[in-house]
Amino acid sequence: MNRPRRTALITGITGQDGSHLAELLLGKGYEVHGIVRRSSTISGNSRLDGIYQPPHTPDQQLFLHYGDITDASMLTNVIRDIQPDEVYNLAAQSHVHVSFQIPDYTGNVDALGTIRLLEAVRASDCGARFYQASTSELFGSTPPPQNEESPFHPRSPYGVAKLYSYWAVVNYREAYGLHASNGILFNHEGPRRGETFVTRKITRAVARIAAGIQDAVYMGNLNAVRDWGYAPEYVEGMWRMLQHDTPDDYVLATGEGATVRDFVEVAFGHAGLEWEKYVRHDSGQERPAEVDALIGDASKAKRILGWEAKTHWRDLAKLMVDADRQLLDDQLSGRTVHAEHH
Ligand code: NDP
Ligand code: GDR
Repeated sequence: MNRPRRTALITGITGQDGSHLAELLLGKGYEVHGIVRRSSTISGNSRLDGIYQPPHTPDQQLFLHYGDITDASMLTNVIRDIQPDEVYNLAAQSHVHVSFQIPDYTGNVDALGTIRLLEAVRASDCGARFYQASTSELFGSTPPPQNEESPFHPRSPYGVAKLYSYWAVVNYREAYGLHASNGILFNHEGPRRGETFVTRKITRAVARIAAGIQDAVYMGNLNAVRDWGYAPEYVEGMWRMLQHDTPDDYVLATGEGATVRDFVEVAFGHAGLEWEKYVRHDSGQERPAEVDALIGDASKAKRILGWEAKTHWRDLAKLMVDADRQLLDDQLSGRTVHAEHH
């Protein structure tokens, strides 16, 4: 017997994770709805190029709605109209350093945005399962390895806002019985990563330096340790959390840490370049408070969800360098074409 088509709503669908998650869910036969911010240009949705379906496509499965996580009435209306089975809250001002410059806005989006969406789900009585994009930044200065039992001590306005959202999700689970889960995800990357996060900044610079169109890259603290995984594997973990009968909170991580310097060395080395010749220090890239070391213990997710990271940071660095070199080649030869958006 055919199951009725399941419906998912994704906030932050135009981001790195949102685009991978939309592809995963479309592949599983879901009807996928995404909230997109209105922009003066149509080029902001390029991560959706591969799956975009213009209105009036026969048997359309992907639907985009203009909105914003700061607009409560919009969230209420869209949830009432589409009656989703699953809601994934990925929308955020997601840059830790930038959150020191726009702390008030970051709190409005990353903290209050979550409460607005939880309220819209609760008020609609649609029974949707809820995923919250929580983060290893909650652990902040707590030393590694970090798991679900580790104390939280955030070190940025971003981390503080995400901590509010973490507890909002726990509270709505306890107070209203919502099937709401926090995915406490450690850094995850890939060719679609935003260009100002450290991995992509490095691999993009490697491609441009190797092509002779850039001569240096300016970086901050090279001693920070991160646990970098591969984004497509992590969105599979998000989906698994909502398929489990019981809502809960899970760490997703590779379990392996490396410094920013290690990542730089492997990425430049992969293109046959000596990094010391090209990497310069810029104190402007340093943060008022740093998170020194994050290395996750994802054994709970492995035990309960059967989820495990496969790609570790060395292979990730190489695949991102390869992708950025290919992208640059395509751009330089005029082969990059964006789908038309409406
Ligand atoms: P991105 O920065 O790539 O994407 C963020 C998304 O949120 C974009 O679609 C963006 O839209 C949208 N957004 C931003 N502000 C608003 C707003 N006011 N209203 C509606 N949408 C908004 O992030 P990632 O894909 O990397 O991360 C996804 C989520 O997971 C985020 O919440 C992030 O904080 C969290 N996270 C990420 C980790 C990682 O390593 N990638 C690790 C742990 C947590 P637009 O395209 O218009 O800017
Ligand atoms: P992070 O990611 O803060 O961990 O947050 P980011 O890639 O920005 O920084 C990682 C580490 O690299 C150091 N660093 C630099 N960072 C940037 N962006 N640019 C530089 O030039 C640079 N030089 C050194 C940083 O100081 C830091 O220690 C990411 C985001 O995706 C969050 O949304 C998410 O919650 C966490 O990962 C888990």
